[in-house]
Amino acid sequence: LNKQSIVEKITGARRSPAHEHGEAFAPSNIALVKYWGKRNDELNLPVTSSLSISLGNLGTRTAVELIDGSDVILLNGLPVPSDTSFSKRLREYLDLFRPAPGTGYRVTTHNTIPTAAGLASSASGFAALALALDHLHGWQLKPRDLSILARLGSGSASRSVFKGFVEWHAGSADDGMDSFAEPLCAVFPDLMIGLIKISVAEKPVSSRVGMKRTIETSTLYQTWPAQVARDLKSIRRAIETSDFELLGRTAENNALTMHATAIASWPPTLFWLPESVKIMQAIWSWRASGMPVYFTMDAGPNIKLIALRDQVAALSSHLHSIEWIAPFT
Ligand code: 2P0
Repeated sequence: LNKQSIVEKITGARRSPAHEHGEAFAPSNIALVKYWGKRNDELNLPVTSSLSISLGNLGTRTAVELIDGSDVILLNGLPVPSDTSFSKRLREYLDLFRPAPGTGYRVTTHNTIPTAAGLASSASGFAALALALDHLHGWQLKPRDLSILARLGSGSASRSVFKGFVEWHAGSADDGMDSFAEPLCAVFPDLMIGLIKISVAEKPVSSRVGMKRTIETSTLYQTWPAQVARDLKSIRRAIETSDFELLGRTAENNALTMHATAIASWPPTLFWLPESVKIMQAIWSWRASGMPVYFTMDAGPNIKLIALRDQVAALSSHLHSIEWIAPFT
């Protein structure tokens, strides 16, 4: 089983472009219960399910068209040199879909994520590309198949196909046809996400490498699947009952546990910087003084606040340069 066989299973023989141009937008997402560890590296099949919130109109808009010759990739208006790892990863993904050898794609992609907000763009990037390819080729795929195609580019992209709260079901099939994301039909209108940028330098260890190292060497990883199962139940209940405290503390503890498994790997994998710890401690002291605010962190040093709308002004007065996102408005 490889990516190509899954793409063929999903798109069948429908390979001629139905339109001259395909275009789509996909939001970034932040996991409240994290994806950390794969059971299949080739197909990006996760060990556990995960649950995220999509970030409204922050994400990636991508247009694709077919051209003769090799691919042309434009990112935020600038051509991406073909020897970069970004370009290589994109071209390998496009190889899965080419109608004929020698056919290239022109991919024009814009991130609406504030540049350098410290948000990964592979999730929204591959989701927008999968949606745009569906449009170009006229496949008219079901949402779950679009989620699977996005997953083949990057695991977290499976969730960026949808808005609002999204759960990615781990699935158990070898071919991953039951590993797709679905939106939860629930809203949390006052929920706010605050991005605190600590560093936008390229990470010394990617998520991909970090999770592999954790699975292979961290004894703490053994308890991770059980923690995720408990946290998923808690987050689902928190969403259903609009219980902000339960949502916040479950998400924060899940993120810290994910980081603990990585710290316990070898070589050690610590994504934090001194400034990250300073802000965590500030958040804990704000909470101790009665302010309902929590945080989550991904495979990097930046912090994402989880807060309520009526606390935004107070939080911004404590800490300048928080970039606020209202996922439900
Ligand atoms: C998440 N992360 O659930 C977790 C939490 C980072 C920490 O999904 O190898 O870029 O492309 O499947 O999706 C980042 O991992 O990894 C990620 P690949 P991806 O958001």
